[in-house]
Amino acid sequence: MNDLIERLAICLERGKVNRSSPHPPDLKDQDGADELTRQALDDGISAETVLADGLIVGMTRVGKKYSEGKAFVPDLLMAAKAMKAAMAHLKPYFESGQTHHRGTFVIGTVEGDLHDIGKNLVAMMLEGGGYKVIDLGVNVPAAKFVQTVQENPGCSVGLSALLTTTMVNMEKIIKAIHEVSPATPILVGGAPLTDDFARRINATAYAPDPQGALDYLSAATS
Ligand code: B1M
Repeated sequence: MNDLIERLAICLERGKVNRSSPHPPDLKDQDGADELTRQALDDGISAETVLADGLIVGMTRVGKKYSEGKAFVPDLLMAAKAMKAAMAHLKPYFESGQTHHRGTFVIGTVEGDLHDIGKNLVAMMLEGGGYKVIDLGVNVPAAKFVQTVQENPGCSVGLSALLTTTMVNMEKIIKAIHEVSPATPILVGGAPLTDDFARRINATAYAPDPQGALDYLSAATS
């Protein structure tokens, strides 16, 4: 793997945000996710490679350490902070799609769940794909989705969940939306989800990643 990309993965894994951040002490005065992402893009490495081979690899490593009791919530928070610093550089690349809107996409992380990195990536990718994206943020209750769907006739909806304890909230959100707007397409995604789970909760479709979300919407709205 490219040395720069591996250093980027380490910054995510260790929660090194930028050069001036004192954490972790052994990486003091070294470039962080902020500077290395900029450098990688300036060197001509694609935004997709930076994301898939650097940022997500590092994030997966810290998640695995957390599962094994070798990392803790503050480590996840620092990794998320490093991810956000890097994503600020990636945003223009994912959002450089058409300006003509192909439709409206309402997205949010479901009630009880505060994870927003994957949801933000899906939002960025769809904006880049030409959709007007209404991002409701995290911990979004069913009533907020319903209200937004009513205010935006013809929109599609995306629900994200990262916890096995919150993915079950998707079913009640889908039911509430379909009670007021039965034809609204509802796409679900997030690490613990499967195609089978999506079918069981009556979601219109499941997308494993942002590209899958874009492919589904492109097919559904063409
Ligand atoms: Co949390 N966390 N976390 N966490 N966290 C996980 C998810 C966990 C798997 C870690 C672990 O145990 N290994 C675990 C869940 C276990 C489970 O449910 N089975 C977990 C836990 C337990 C928790 C807490 C309960 C910890 C605690 O407090 N004791 C707590 C819950 C808080 C809450 O939500 N109520 C918690 C908190 C946090 C932080 C706040 C510290 C932080 C989130 C910060 C933030 O998002 N702003 C955090 C983080 C960073 C993680 C990990 C390490 C990384 C998540 C992430 O951003 N991944 C995660 C472990 C892991 O995934 N390796 C973990 C990178 C991101 C690009 O991937 O979000 O999967 P992902 O999104 C992907 C796809 O899933 C897909 O596209 C994205 C790009 O490929 N996708 C969609 C996502 N949404 C989609 C929607 C779509 C389509 C595709 O269509 C609509």
